[in-house]
Amino acid sequence: MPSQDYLVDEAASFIKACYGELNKTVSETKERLWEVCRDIEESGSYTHTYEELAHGARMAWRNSNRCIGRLPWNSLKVFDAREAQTEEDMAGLLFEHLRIGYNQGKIRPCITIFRPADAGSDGPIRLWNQQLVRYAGYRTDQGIVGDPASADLTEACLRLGWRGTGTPYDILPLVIRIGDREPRWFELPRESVIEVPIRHPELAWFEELRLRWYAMPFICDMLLEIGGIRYTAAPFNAWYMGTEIAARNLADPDRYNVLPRLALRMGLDTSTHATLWKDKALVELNLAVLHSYHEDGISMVDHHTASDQFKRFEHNEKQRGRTVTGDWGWLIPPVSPATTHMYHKDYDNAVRKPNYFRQPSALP
Ligand code: HEM
Ligand code: NRG
Repeated sequence: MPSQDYLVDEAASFIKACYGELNKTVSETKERLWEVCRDIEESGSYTHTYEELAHGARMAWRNSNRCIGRLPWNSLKVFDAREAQTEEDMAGLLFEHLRIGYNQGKIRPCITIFRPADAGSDGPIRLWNQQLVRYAGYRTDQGIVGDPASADLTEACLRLGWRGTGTPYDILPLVIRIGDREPRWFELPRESVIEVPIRHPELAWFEELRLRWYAMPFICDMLLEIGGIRYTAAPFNAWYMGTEIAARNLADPDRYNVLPRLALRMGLDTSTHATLWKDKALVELNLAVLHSYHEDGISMVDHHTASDQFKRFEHNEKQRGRTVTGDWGWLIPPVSPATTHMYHKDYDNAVRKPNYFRQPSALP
C-alpha cells in the first residue's frame, strides 16, 4: 500500500490539475482538497468522484507517451465498475463494454474501471489477458500453433481446465482473479467477437492465405494510476492502426511470421535481402489489412492519417498551454517511419500522471 504522504501529495496535485481543467471554482477545489486529506488521514485512502475518475482516465490517455492515437483523448467513455463484486459481474460488464465499444464497427474508445488495489478486503483485481480478444498460442513439438505472444496465458488457461480446438486462431477465455481467490475463466460470447478475414483489393489469391485478425484492441493488463490511487484492472479499447496488425502481429518473426509465405505467393525472389522482398510483401499486407477493415465497416486508421492526427493533437495541446510528452521509438510507425513528422523531431519522454503503466504479469 502506498504511504499516506505519497497519497496526499499525489492526490493533491491531481485534484488541483483536474479541477483546474474542469474550470471548478477555487473554493470548490479547496473544499475537495480538504475532504481528500481528511479521508486519507482517517481511512488511509480516498474515493474518486465519477467526474474525477472520468477526467483522470482521459488525462492518463493524454499522458500516454507511446500512443499515437491521443487526439480524441477527451472523448473517452468511462464506465464506473467500482461496485462490481463477483467475477461473474465483472465478466458481464466487460462483455457489455465489448459490445458498446465495438458499436457495430463504428468503434468508440471506452474504459471500464474496477475497484482499485487497496479498496475492499479481497486484494487486487487482475485480468490475466493482455487483451480481451486474443488468439491462443499452443507450444507443440513443431513449434507454436497460433499466437506466440499468448503462449504463457494459453498454458495457464489449459491448467485451469479450459480447452481450445487447436487452430491458429482460437479465442482465449477471459480470466479474472480477485486477490488470492481461485482465478475464474469465462468463454467470450461468440457473437460479440468480430473478426476480419484479410483479403487484398487486387490480388484475388490473397484470401487463400487464410489470414485474419479481430476487429478491436481491448487492453486488459495495464494499471491506471490517478491521484495516487492504483486501478489494477481498468481495461480500455479503441481502434487499430493498420500497421499494428500488418507490420507486427502478422509479420514479426516471433508472431505469425507470414512474410516468407506471402513473398512466395507473390513470386518474389527471396534469395537475397537486396530484392527488398520483405518490404514489398509488407506493403501488400498493410494494404490488405486496411482494405479488409474498411470494406467490413470497422474503424481503423492508416499510419499516415494517424500521424496527421497526432500533429493536430500536438497543436491542440500547445493551444491549451500544455506540452506534449512522447516516446519517439513507439510513436513512429513500423513502416515508412521517415514519412511522418514525428520521425524528424525529438519528444520529451517524461512520465506524467495520471497514466497507464505496465504492471508485473499476473500469471502464476
Ligand atoms: C500505444 C494507437 C487509443 C493508450 C499505442 C500504439 C498505437 C496506438 C499504434 C503503439 C502500440 C504498439 O506498438 O504495440 C492508438 C489508436 C487509438 C488509441 C489508433 C485510437 C483512438 C488509445 C486509448 C488508450 C490508449 C483509448 C487509453 C485510454 C495507449 C497506451 C499505449 C498505447 C497506454 C502504450 C501501450 C504499451 O506500453 O504497451 N496506441 N491508440 N490508446 N496506447 Fe493508444
Ligand atoms: N499493438 C497491440 C495493441 C496496442 C494498443 N493499440 C491500440 N490501442 N490501438 C496490438 O494488438 O496489435 N487502442 O486502445 O486502440
